[in-house]
Amino acid sequence: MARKVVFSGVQPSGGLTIGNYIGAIKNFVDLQDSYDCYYCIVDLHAITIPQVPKDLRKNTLEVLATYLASGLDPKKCTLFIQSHVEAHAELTWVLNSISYMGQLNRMTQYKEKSRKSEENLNAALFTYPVLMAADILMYQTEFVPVGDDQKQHLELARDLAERFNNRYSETFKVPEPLIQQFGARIMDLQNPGDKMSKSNQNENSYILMLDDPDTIRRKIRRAITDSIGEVIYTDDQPGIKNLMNIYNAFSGDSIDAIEDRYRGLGYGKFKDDVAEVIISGLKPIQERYIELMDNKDYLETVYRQGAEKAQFTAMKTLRKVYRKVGFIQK
Ligand code: AQP
Repeated sequence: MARKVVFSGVQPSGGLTIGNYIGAIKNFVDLQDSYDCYYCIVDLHAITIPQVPKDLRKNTLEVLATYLASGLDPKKCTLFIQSHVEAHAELTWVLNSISYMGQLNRMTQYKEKSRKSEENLNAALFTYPVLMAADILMYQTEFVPVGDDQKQHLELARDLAERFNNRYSETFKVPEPLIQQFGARIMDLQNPGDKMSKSNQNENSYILMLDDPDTIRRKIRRAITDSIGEVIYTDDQPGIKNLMNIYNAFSGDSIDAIEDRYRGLGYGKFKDDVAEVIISGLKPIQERYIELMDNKDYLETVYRQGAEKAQFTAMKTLRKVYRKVGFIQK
């Protein structure tokens, strides 16, 4: 029986944070044995914010190396670079034609990002979720493992699939988000009301997957908590709750077990241990990453073969879409 399809992607817009790892990449690895997984490096998405071309090239290879170092296996899943499969941009155009401005205007990510870059309010930032819908629908995706922040975009992808199917007959599978119970939204260490983001200007607000042990210890020590002094999983203590989610993701220990272990011990020991579980969780990934970045030929083989496979599936969908909307076959 054909395996169900999973699709997801990460933007090469800077060094990846432990938010990207916990909310997305770690789950990608767990899914590759049971599903037909397509994992993309979404460089078309990255240019919705100004990028320095040489950094974009470097970041793209770095995301690929991070995927592989985290345990993604190109024999089990398809790893590719979005711009290598032209069908993504083509399907976006068709989906733009059934997307409503009003719905795109309500996207919170657009509102937040446009507030941050008022001088660069480009049209691509506005249609970003349509490109994301094209990415997902292209592969007849069943499940999309994403962080909580992408829920609204997933809803749009579902709407567009249904709208297209209703207008032109059954074409797209309607995808479901896969959002985990804990760690779906890792928060900013300096401002636990906001999501941890790689493009934040304050480097103490995030931990990068490639941060060295001393940097991780320093950033965790500086993480904002509260004056309550109890390690309890509650919305009233967002900083502590966030550190507990991080601890849980790296150690596998349950939230209850973490509460029990640190009862009455204050925050010092807890923070030290949070830093240590992150350091030991990231160590093998960092070691493998260095080896991979030294082997550019291997990275090139992986992304070329991945694009070939993705292209084959993508073209099947695009041809069907073009036929349904009334384009003459070439
Ligand atoms: N803080 C987070 N907690 C949980 N999941 C997260 N993700 C991102 N941040 C967190 C998930 O990572 C995947 C890839 O995200 P992305 O890089 O494509 O875009 P993003 O969500 O915009 O991530 P950033 O770090 O905030 O990037 P910038 O700063 O460039 O905008 C997604 O599944 C996302 O949910």
